[in-house]
Amino acid sequence: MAVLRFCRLSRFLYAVLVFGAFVAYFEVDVLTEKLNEVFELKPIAQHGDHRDVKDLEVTTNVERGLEHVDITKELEEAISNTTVAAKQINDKTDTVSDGASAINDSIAVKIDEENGKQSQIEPHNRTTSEKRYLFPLDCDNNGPSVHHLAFREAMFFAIQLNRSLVELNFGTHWTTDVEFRGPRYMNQTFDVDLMKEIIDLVTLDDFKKNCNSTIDKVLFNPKHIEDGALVKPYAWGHGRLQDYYGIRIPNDSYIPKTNAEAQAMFDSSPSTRCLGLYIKPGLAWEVPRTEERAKLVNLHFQKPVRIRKMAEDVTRKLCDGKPYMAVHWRNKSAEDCNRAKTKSCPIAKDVALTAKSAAIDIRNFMQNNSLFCIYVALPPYSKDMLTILRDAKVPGVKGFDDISTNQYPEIAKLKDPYEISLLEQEICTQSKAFLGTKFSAWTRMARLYRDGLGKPTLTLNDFVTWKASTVSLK
Ligand SMILES: Nc1nc2c(ncn2[C@@H]2O[C@H](COP(=O)(O)OP(=O)(O)O)[C@@H](O)[C@H]2O)c(=O)[nH]1
Ligand SMILES: *[C@@H]1O[C@H](CO)[C@@H](O)[C@H](O)[C@H]1NC(C)=O
Ligand SMILES: *[C@@H]1O[C@H](CO)[C@@H](O)[C@H](O)[C@H]1NC(C)=O
Ligand SMILES: *[C@@H]1O[C@H](CO)[C@@H](O)[C@H](O)[C@H]1NC(C)=O
Ligand SMILES: *[C@@H]1O[C@H](CO)[C@@H](O)[C@H](O)[C@H]1NC(C)=O
Ligand SMILES: *[C@@H]1O[C@H](CO)[C@@H](O)[C@H](O)[C@H]1NC(C)=O
Ligand SMILES: *[C@@H]1O[C@H](CO)[C@@H](O)[C@H](O)[C@H]1NC(C)=O
Ligand SMILES: *[C@@H]1O[C@H](CO)[C@@H](O)[C@H](O)[C@H]1NC(C)=O
Ligand SMILES: *[C@@H]1O[C@H](CO)[C@@H](O)[C@H](O)[C@H]1NC(C)=O
Ligand SMILES: *[C@@H]1O[C@H](CO)[C@@H](O)[C@H](O)[C@H]1NC(C)=O
Ligand SMILES: [Mg+2]
Repeated sequence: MAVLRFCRLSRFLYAVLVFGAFVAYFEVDVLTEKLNEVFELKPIAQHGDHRDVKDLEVTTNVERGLEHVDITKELEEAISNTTVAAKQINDKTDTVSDGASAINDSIAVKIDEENGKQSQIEPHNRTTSEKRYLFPLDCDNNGPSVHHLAFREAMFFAIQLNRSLVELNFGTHWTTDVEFRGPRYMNQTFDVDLMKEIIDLVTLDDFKKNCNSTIDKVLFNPKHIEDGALVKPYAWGHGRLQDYYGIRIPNDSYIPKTNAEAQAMFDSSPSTRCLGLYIKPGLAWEVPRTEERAKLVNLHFQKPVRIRKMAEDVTRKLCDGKPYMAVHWRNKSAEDCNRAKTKSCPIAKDVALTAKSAAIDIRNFMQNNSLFCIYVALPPYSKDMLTILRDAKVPGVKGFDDISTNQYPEIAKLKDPYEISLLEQEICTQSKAFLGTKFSAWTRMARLYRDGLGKPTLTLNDFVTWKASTVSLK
């Protein structure tokens, strides 16, 4: 069993709280009509010239002058009156946003300017006796993308500390059907050959053989020693990591007591051959980096070749070669309904209202920017979004079912939700305009590469004209 899944034992059962907590008031179709009036839908323009990516018209809610549309205020007030419990749940969901929001806890390491400015960092061909190891210790309840991002941070550490990085295994998300659960490896997630151009990536077996299956010393983020934030999660993850990887790791009594002690540990780390790096998503820490180095890592932090090829095929055919936009419809607010395994999901009604409102904004945006197709990436439980977009006459709405066809023979063979998710992420990465979810690590994975290319990423939370206050678009 994948350790990251195993570590996910104690996720909160918020869903229990959701049920029965509120009743939504509004007749959905009436709302759509009203919204249509307010936003005055125009016919979609014909295929025309495509502007440069940088010219995409992006207006904020305030610029659009739509903050004061009365109908939305009434709706919002009324919905919030009935959904206090649900709101708290969403606030909680927001705060456990998978560490995707960038907390910048740079450690006090002097950046190696010389090294950082190098356009290419080639890993040395190290002999076994030369190798010094860095083992990323990562164990918490979050989903795969969070751990993918954590591994990316470990890459920066490995480069900075000039160490061989031990491969991390990943797990599947808790919403995954039983038949598809289990460990997923580096080579199913990333292009390891590309990664190896800049870091010396080594297997668990290599580490075990040369380190007597023992991590001698662990680095902890000095910024989070004295606030105690690391003790509990480390104590909790420690045994699980030991059992899963079959290695010995210093226990929590080893955590330094002061920030200065932790910093000293970091500074003396070169003398330790078999070193661990404790990464707690949400208490992210990073080594300072130059823009060049960040770019270099992003360029070598790519999906496996077969996944990228599938996405390129989609990019070629989805809109007859014309640019398409993509949206990541995360529907996190209603995700916990899946956990409770009951048919009732009261918040789904508010989500649907919000989705209908967002559909109108999306339609207008596409019209403004001469985009005629949209790829909708979503977790399988959110397929209603496709219907909502089509009903709102958004042009060229495509989801996974539309690419899992004879036209795309490789994609048609794809059954594993973990891989489907990676593919959809890559499709979002390659799209012309991408509308994502603010604090989703999944969105961040797609956006990282786009940022490097100067391609825009919008977030639903800032983009929508109206949303139900109970619904989190973060
Ligand atoms: N196929 C697919 N799966 C998704 C999508 N969004 C979320 N998921 C699934 O839900 C999980 C979300 O967890 P995580 O990776 O932690 O990202 P986050 O929760 O959005 O920050 C993903 O790993 C997928 O399994 C999507 O757009 N498409
Ligand atoms: C919401 O609650 C406030 C305070 O209880 C009340 O004055 C207001 O009328 C309610 N609004 C709606 C639309 O129910
Ligand atoms: C993090 O903070 C450091 C030092 O304050 C700064 O140099 C660096 O650019 C920041 N990184 C990000 C991603 O904001
Ligand atoms: C490392 O070894 C490989 C093959 O053994 C060789 O192709 C490559 O050029 C070497 N790289 C360096 C930096 O020496
Ligand atoms: C990095 O480590 C290798 C051996 O593992 C060594 O040959 C090389 O000189 C080191 N580079 C730096 C910049 O310290
Ligand atoms: C992928 O990685 C796993 C675990 O390290 C390994 O067992 C497997 O052989 C690798 N597959 C390929 C195709 O390299
Ligand atoms: C390897 O670790 C075991 C368990 O801690 C220890 O008994 C043994 O002496 C170690 N071997 C070496 C070569 O350090
Ligand atoms: C933690 O490790 C220390 C030193 O190895 C040991 O003395 C102590 O008993 C361990 N504590 C637990 C709870 O295992
Ligand atoms: C589309 O363009 C119009 C006119 O510039 C603007 O008022 C509107 O806010 C834009 N809509 C979106 C969703 O970008
Ligand atoms: C959101 O998720 C809920 C719970 O799984 C589902 O019932 C609903 O259809 C989804 N709605 C949208 C618009 O994605
Ligand atoms: Mg998650």
